[in-house]
Amino acid sequence: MSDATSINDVISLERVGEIALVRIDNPPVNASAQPVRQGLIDAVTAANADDAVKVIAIYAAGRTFVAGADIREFGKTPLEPSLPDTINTIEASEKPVISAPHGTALGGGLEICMGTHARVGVKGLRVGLPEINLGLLPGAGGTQRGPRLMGMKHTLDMSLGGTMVPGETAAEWGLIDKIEDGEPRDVALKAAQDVLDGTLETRRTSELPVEVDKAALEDARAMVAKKMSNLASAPMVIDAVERSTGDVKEGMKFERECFMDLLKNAPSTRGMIHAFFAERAVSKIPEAKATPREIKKIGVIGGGTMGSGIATSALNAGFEVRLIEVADEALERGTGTITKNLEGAVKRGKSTEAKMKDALDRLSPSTDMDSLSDVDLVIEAVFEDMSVKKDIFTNLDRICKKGAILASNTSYLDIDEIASVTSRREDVIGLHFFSPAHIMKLLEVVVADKTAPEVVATGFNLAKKMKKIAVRAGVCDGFIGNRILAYYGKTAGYLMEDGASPEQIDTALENFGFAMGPFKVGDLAGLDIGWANRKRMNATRPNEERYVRIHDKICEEGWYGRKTGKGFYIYDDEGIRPNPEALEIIDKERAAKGITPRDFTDQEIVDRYMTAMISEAARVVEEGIALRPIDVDAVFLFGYGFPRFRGGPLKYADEVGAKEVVRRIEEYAKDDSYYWKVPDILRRMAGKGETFEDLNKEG
Ligand code: T1G
Repeated sequence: MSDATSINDVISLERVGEIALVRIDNPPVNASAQPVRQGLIDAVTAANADDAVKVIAIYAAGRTFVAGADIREFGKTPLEPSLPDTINTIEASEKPVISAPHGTALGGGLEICMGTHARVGVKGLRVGLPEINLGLLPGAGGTQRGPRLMGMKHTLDMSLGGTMVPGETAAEWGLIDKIEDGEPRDVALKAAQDVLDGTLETRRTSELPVEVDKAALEDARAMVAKKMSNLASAPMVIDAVERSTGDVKEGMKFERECFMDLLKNAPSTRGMIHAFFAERAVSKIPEAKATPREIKKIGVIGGGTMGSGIATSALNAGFEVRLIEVADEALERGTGTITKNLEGAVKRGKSTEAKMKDALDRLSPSTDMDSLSDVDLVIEAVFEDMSVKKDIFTNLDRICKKGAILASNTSYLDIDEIASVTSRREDVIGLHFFSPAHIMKLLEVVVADKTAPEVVATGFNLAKKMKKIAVRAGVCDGFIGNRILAYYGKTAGYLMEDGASPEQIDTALENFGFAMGPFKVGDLAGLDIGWANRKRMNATRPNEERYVRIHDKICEEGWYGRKTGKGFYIYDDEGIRPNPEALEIIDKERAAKGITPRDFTDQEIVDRYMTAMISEAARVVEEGIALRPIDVDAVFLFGYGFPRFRGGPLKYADEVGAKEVVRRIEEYAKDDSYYWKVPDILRRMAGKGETFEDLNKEG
């Protein structure tokens, strides 16, 4: 016999004999929003008041149990009841309360489970405490109940690593009692019956003992000091776990104080939460409703670094790939690189021999472009030369079947111009991958004038299948990322010519949070790439623009960076160190321009570099090349190694404030009014006290 009553829109209570089933149904991921919290309290209270009920079981509808607190509530006035209060009410229940989590029980969702008196996971369950990925710490008892169920070490690893573990592993640790196969409601019912039969033990987690694990605490502190110094929340995780051996209420209070402090005061928390939403916001494009075309077979033209990386990514995503090169030798090189890429993934444990073999079985190399007549999509990845690309697209227009999509992987060039040589401009698009293409997550989907909506939607669908993050970009030189890079990269050159060393600039920016400073990045990518681009731009470079010749002078020596053993740095058996000959070139260039080098503080280096990045990013938004500021943030977070805890260039701009950015530009403009100009959008924002977050909300 069962009768179900609705507690509110997202919680229902169903009595089956002596069992009360509490069902959570808050799509898409059952986030523990206020109605969920209030409904859980009301349901557990009602079940306790019902004499017929002997045991209470909580489960969820949809694809996952509660995947965490509702991140959309962060930064707003907290809504009662809080999640800790909700969980404490559940744990205080007179009648035993169990939970049957499925899918991804994460953060607050796992903390709800920890507050129940027993936990039976549904097969396929994964659990985690990913709050660290949001610059937070578990804020609903996870640092206090976790050690009581799985010990300090696992709690620390889970809370600092932020990754999910399979339910079976959690069961070995004692966090979950057992794993059962079946639908969540059935598993909940069976577990409740096991409680009634006395075969499933229930106990209040807070009443369990916890052992101090000094070694785990020390190891965590050492790791955090070395690898997580930019995250305010990391040391707090350890402090809170350490307090779990004391009075539970005190421990909970401390944890909550840390959590609220981070939400209110920690820029790194604001940055990490912004980055979480940036990854998802970028898929909200005007063409989202268009139906993507079906892609099964992809042609990749060019087996160089980019082409073979793209082909590898397509093979990993399950596509058939036809790799085209002009000659057998180049084709073999390309196929060899693809094989090496696939082998690398197996060596890193990211793939298996079987998957690698399956991928290679789907690769068909050819020197005959006509073999592309049956592919659904072609991605051209040849030399960055417009005439070469136009020849290829002229041929593709003749060869490819009707409806095939013709894409260029160009980093800079005009997709409209490329499309103009075809009779199918609506099928032409830019798919700008980032090197190494089989590793980097970012894909700029460059929409030309005539590109059809379903072709754009296909580009986004392809990115999803390749596990990449697609960002929609308009056509301009360099689209979003490279255009902004080309602008702020000049600032690094100006700083160097005016007195800062490449090493000081790199170090200052690495301390700001970049994985690598601009001179190290240039050496890594190859200084000759930028050199080729500068030569391409020389013809149209305005005379008023300050031009730094130092990079060219270094390239003229044949020093391209890592690949030649020398660039701004020397790369040999003695390790990496500044290249004294490059420093001599810098001194000569300063003297040739009559520049007396001056000192720079690291802060001024960061301020100038970031102000340049922000100002060009603002122009990219103003011109509609990027749909929203958050799209620019996503490009830099997922394609340019921008520090995630800062949320992206325009999230960081909001931390600085539009008024201050304008002030800096006007100050710097006194020395170079050509380069330093205040974008109209920034001046308007400063005038209205507007933030880029406000513009994101306008969509
Ligand atoms: N709150 C609000 N919305 C969320 C959400 C959340 N926690 N998680 C996901 N969404 C939205 C997401 O924005 C998207 O919305 C849709 O759900 C599908 O998500 C007190 C404080 C669960 C593994 O960090 O890791 O608990 O864009 O595209 O790829 O200690 O979402 O469609 O409108 O990512 O299948 C801790 C975050 C929170 C988990 C599913 N929990 N979420 O991945 O779908 S803090 C997390 C995820 C916390 C407590 C603390 C993933 C997922 P839209 P999706 P997916």
